[in-house]
Amino acid sequence: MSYQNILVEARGAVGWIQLNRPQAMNALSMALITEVGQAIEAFQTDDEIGAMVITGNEKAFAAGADIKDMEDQSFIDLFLSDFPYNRRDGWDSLNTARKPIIAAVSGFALGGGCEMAMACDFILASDTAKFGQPEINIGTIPGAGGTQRLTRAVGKAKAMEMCLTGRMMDAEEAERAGLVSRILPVSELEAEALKVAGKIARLSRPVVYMAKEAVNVAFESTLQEGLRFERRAFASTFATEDQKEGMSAFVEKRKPEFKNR
Ligand code: CO8
Repeated sequence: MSYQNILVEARGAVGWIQLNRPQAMNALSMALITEVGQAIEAFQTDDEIGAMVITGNEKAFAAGADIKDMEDQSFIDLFLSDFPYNRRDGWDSLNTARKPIIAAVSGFALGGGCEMAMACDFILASDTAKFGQPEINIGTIPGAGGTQRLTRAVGKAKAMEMCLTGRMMDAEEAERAGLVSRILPVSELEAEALKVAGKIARLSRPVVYMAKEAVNVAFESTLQEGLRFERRAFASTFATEDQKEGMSAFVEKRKPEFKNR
């Protein structure tokens, strides 16, 4: 598949997706979002790939939806197309991928860019990262999960202030608030993202899927439902060959060889 707005490659068992519209701060045009969806689908169905990374460049992960694309859209245009969620346009592929996706963020992650990073399974940030939902400044509000995921990640006070004023969070504040898992020097971000994704890719795929599903249930249900789901998923891992291999390897003091079975 050839892409115009993103760079895509398999780096070992890691599917690497780099947003690539540097002239527009990686603004998320419809074409770019569609391509991200296509790349995710391709990696999701590629047995050699165990995890993915979405990244941008040093200046910007992405500065939001493409305002020049959007400015003339009407309510009816957005409502009927279900922008940005319709499957054809790729956003659903990000929300429904079963393989873990890490966002590696340097520079601006604003509006839809912040939402794309938050839709990934976790965010590794460089010390230059800046997160924000500045839609209010251009007469709209977040539309791809910003009001919901940001609030769950950092709590009501910070999310409300950011959505109401457009104030950006730097990397340190984002880490303190729980939006990002770790901060790295900008020169180390790419290597660390590849290392972490590579580690996940070498683990048991079915068990990785179960862990991802279980953590996600915490976002979507009550504690009781989540605990029930976790208990079932935990028991289910014992139906895999990989659990036997993992525990035998520990007892025998050797490295496990997972077969994704
Ligand atoms: N859309 C289109 N073009 C953009 C965008 C954008 N979001 N952001 C930057 N650009 C373009 C600029 O127009 C400029 O292009 P040109 O050189 O042709 O004039 C180029 O990128 C460089 O930008 P700046 O000159 O502005 O660079 P600065 O370093 O001065 O500023 C900023 C960088 C702070 C990132 C600034 O560009 C900015 O504020 N950008 C807009 C941020 C924003 O408002 N984002 C929210 C957009 S709305 C949104 O995301 C809604 C989400 C709903 C659903 C999401 C689905 C994807």
